Amino acid sequence: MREKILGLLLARGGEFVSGEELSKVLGISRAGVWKHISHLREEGYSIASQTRLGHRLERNSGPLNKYVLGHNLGTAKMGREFVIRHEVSSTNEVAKELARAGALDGTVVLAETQNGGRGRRGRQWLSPQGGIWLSVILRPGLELKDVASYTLLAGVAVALAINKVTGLKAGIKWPNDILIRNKKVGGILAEVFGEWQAVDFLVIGIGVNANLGEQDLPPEVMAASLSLESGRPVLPVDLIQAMLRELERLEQLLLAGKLSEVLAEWRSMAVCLNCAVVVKEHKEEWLAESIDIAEDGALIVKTADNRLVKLYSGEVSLRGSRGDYNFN
Ligand code: BT5
Repeated sequence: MREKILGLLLARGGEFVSGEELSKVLGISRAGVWKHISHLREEGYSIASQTRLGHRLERNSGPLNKYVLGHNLGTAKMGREFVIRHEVSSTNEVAKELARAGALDGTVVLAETQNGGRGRRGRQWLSPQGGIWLSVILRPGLELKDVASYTLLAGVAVALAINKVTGLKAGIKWPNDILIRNKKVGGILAEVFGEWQAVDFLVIGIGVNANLGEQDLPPEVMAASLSLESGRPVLPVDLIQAMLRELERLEQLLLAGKLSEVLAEWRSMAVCLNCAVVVKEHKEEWLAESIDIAEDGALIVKTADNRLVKLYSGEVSLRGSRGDYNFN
């Protein structure tokens, strides 16, 4: 019932809806409407009520809700189902289980916090309340060799969405770091399930430090948060919707055979191309120059003896003082 009320309030785009109308449509008494509205307020939704006018919802308030997220989303696939949890170990884990049980292409799993958030290669991803922690299930019907570009695609979607919603300039450091002013504000963990010839599904995990304060992450992580960078809170619904729209647009380009256009967007947001880097691979470190991104998602670097090498794994940091990242 409460979700229905949220849906009705949202459908009015921030206008007042009278208690009488709500009680008629929902088939409950006006006192019943009041009871649900006050419960919704207790859950954290900001609902203004005025005797003559009725009730009005502030759409970016309160816990995430599938009605709020689906309202005016405008995608055909991304977010056709939302699974929203308070706390999980990792949204990628939940997504994997749901996908195995048949969840639809485009299903999105969101959690307020993760107690076992994962980065790549078993690294930990800190996921306190206030961040956006989500995973998208995709079933593109491609072979393994054709899905490598999904990490790049997701990076572009996240960086663009941040730019659009906050006005902050986010950049991408290969393969999956989203940076603002040299600090990591988000990351992507793309996982593939299936066989060589037939990928069953992908789980694209996205973490963004949206509304985190100074104390929420330890200083040694060198992380940024969107709210600290912009000096105001980020509207989570707007950011999630923007990411899903960009993901859909970019995936459509990819599936239409226009990977080159996705790569062009990636290059335009890359933090470091044509710059000096330190490559860390298999416990070795060597100096190189980053040259370009390849269609298969590899970073092309030039070694000190002028050979072009494709990197598929490993870490790249910029050469310079303290190995800091720099924007081109
Ligand atoms: C990543 O790994 O950057 C991928 C992060 C993906 C997180 C999302 S959240 C939703 C979904 N569910 C999951 O369980 N994961 C995905 P990697 O490149 O390996 O970076 C990990 C490193 O980033 C850590 O070793 C820390 O140094 C640093 N780090 C950890 N938490 C961070 C945070 N919240 N913000 C910035 N840096 C962080």
